[in-house]
Amino acid sequence: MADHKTDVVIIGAGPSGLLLAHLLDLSGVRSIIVERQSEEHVRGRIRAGVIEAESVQTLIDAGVGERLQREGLAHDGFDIVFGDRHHRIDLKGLTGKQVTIYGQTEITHDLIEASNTAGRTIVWEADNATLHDMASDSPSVTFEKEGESHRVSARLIAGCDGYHGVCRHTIPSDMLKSYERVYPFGWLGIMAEVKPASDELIYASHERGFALCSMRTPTRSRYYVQVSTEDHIDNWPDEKFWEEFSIRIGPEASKTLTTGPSFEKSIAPLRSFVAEPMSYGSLLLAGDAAHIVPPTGAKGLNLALADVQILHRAIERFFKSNDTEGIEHYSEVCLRRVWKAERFSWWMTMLLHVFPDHSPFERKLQIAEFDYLASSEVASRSLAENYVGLPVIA
Ligand code: RFL
Ligand code: PHB
Repeated sequence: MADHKTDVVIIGAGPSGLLLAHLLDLSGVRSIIVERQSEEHVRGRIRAGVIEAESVQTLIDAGVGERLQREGLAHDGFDIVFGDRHHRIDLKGLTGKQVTIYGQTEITHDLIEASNTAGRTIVWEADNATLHDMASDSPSVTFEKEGESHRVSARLIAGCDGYHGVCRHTIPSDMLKSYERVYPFGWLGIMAEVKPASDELIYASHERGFALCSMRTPTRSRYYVQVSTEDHIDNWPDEKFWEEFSIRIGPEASKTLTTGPSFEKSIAPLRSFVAEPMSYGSLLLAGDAAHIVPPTGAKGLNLALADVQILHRAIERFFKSNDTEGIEHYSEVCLRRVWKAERFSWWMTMLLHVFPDHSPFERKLQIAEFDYLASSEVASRSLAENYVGLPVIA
């Protein structure tokens, strides 16, 4: 067994783990990332695209926002479409803030490059990561890499290993409470090298199901349609996708829709999930390892980056001043914000999707809610305030 020592072992090289390692390095705290997948796999994952202003500022302040500032697309608003009616949410006018379109893939790329430049350790393709002695002050992680066993001893372990990771499951079941809602549908997403149908995002509620027009660049579109959880991408050749998508986004947007071959197609299930507390002994959870939101509010990645900011401050305080208060309150501070994002994401999901068990009564309520948004600046401002992101430290 090869033995290693560091200050913080980070499990997972998603955006949470990569940003945490970067911020800790800037504070002079040593870390090692242990990642199950290959570097190629992690770099290739296509996920979120809408970045809140405070997340953007965090990346800039950390010195990894240069390309984001150059290539990211600042958006002042987005449209909500209900059948043949639409209502623009003027984010800038209502909140003074914008969001930025910049793919999670690009953030991941920028953070891996920064890690390589600084010469930090990311152990890719690490099998069987196992946490030990989490209740003590001297935890460790063992794993296997290319047939060799390793042990990394540390003072703290950061569980940044996503929803399907191992960290959350090492917390004794009587210490952890989970809250969950699984939605009876998923999102089929495609990426295509075509000009986006509109300059701003369009969230469309249609009787046939939800659809979303998003983008990555002025020439690359990211589009989604609501599908049943049992559906499969083989049932969705490009022609069928374009036909369905153009009906759902409404007559206005469909006029400016450019179609073309897709180069990525996948189905993601929708889920709301929170595990409480987000810490146990020397283990601290961040991002999807502790909570999941349906993508409707564009909050998943932003929540993960917010957790990491709070966690970084707590760990820095601990190593610099031997002050444990930030760590002790980490879970409580994060969860207050997490639950607000859970509420918002659930609400956007309920407003815009077709639910198999809904009656015409519930559809009328969705339309009434849309009417209210369209006629009330206060209602639109509340939506906008949540969409651009609530303050990380309230
Ligand atoms: P991640 O990105 O899941 O990274 C976790 C990392 O941990 C690794 N891992 C392990 N490593 C070592 N040992 C183990 N036993 C391990 N188990 C897992 C994994 O390989 C991975 O590299 O979590 P993180 O860093 O917290 O980041 C969270 C975000 O990725 C996530 O919130 C968003 O991508 C969610 N999400 C979306 N959010 C949005 O805001 N807008 C979107 O459009 C959007 N689309 C999506 C999404 C998530 C998806 N998933 C999880 C399937 C689309 C998809 C398909
Ligand atoms: C995306 O561009 O992938 C995206 C945008 C907004 C969302 C979800 C996903 O709400």
